Amino acid sequence: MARKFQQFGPIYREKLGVYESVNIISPRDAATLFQAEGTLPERFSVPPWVAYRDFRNKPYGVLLKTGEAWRSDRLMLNKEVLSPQVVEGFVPLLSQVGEDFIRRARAQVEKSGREHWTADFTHELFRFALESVCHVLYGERLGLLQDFVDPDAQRFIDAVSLMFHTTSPMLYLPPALLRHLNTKTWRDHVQAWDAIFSQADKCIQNVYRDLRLQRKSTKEYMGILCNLIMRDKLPLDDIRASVTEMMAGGVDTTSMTLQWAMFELARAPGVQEQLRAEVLAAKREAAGDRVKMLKTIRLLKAAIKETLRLHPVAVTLQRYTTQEVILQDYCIPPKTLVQVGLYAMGRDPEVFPKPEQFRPQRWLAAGPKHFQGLSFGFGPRQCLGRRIAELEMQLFLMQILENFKIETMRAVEIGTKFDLILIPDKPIYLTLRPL
Ligand code: HEM
Ligand code: 2DC
Repeated sequence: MARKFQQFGPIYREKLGVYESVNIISPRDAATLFQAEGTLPERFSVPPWVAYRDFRNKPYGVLLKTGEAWRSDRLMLNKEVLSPQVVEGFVPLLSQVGEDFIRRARAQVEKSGREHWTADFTHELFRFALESVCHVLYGERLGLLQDFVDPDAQRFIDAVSLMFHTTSPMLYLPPALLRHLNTKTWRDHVQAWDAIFSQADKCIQNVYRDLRLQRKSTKEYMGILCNLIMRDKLPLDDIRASVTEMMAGGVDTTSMTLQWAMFELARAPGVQEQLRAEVLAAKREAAGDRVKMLKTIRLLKAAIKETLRLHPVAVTLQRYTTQEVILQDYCIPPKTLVQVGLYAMGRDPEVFPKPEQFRPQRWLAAGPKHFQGLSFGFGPRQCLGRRIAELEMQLFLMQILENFKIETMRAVEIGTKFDLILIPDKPIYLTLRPL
């Protein structure tokens, strides 16, 4: 897309399979697009995901619902997943998982006998991310940061990666066609979703049973699922559908972003030192209180934004227009699919001077940032897991910076690969060295 914007300018039309879209890159056009979205925004609905649910007769969660059905589910979910009061309650749960990661890293250093831990952290971070999202969803620990990993949980992780991987080759085929396909890719895709749904169902059933048998202590935070069930405002099937989506959506997204963040910090030791100084000062001032610390670590938050600028999870944001919208000199009719090229925007020198430089400070400097930080999308349809993801990543990086120096082995260039979400095109080797 970056190349096509170079060739055709800041707006171009393209047909992918059976889908036509208008692609834009400038924050101003993105602003116009999002400001014209109504109360029921719709994005491109990933055909293989829809086809799987129709094929197996599985319910849609918020990810794939549209119209009023989407809105009423989403409003209920927002209260338990996004609202500031609830989110503060996630801090102890997510810190605990971070502490376990640190403990595990120290044990790995010990085991190596070399005073550091060098590895491709992909799988470690997948487990960290699944453990984190499950702790807030279910109020329970899976124990994925121990030496023995539950094979079911590992299967879930592998299924999510396979699900993403098998989506992209079928991305632009219509759902009706997909269901009748009998290719290896489609069969693998079905198998991956089957594994995702059955594992999520097991977790959900467990919580449901504990709740019925009153085995859950009502003293501590009981998890998002429990609270949704107890509120009794959403039918159980709708709760299950969206909780399954959150469990699956919580693995590759935050883990890959954390991997990129550590990679960028390893390559920019000066920035890493600045962040460490900020975190240690915050820790002293807040006497270790994580909630307080989170209020003062501005540069760390900017570093996460900066990571997502260079390495967004979603290559584009998309909306169907509901009314006529004027972009550049073009009049875009209603019901047009418009895509904001998030990856291309993040690397556009017109928007971000010296885009190749990892410079968190750019987010704190004076000047307009209008519609520039769009990594989680925008408006009522933005990422439902945003607050969980942000907190999880802030706490993780805080804890890593307090305990380890992050280094990278060689100066290998790492590119980006489209695997439905954007991921590194080769393994990233990182070193954690105790301070
Ligand atoms: C939607 C990004 C983590 C669950 C989205 C969208 C983006 C996004 C760009 C589309 C938003 C739009 O159209 O405006 C990210 C990034 C993440 C992340 C960058 C982490 C670095 C998560 C996590 C969860 C999650 C941890 C689950 C807890 C969802 C769901 C939707 C969504 C359910 C669909 C919401 C709806 O349609 O109402 N995400 N995400 N995401 N995300 Fe995330
Ligand atoms: C993929 O052209 C490329 O957050 C397509 O946690 C357009 C498109 C549409 C929707 C995007 C998708 C892209 C990338 C992955 C996203 C998805 C919306 C939500 C999803 C961004 C850009 C993601 C990863 C969710 C996934 C939840 C799922 C596992 C149940």
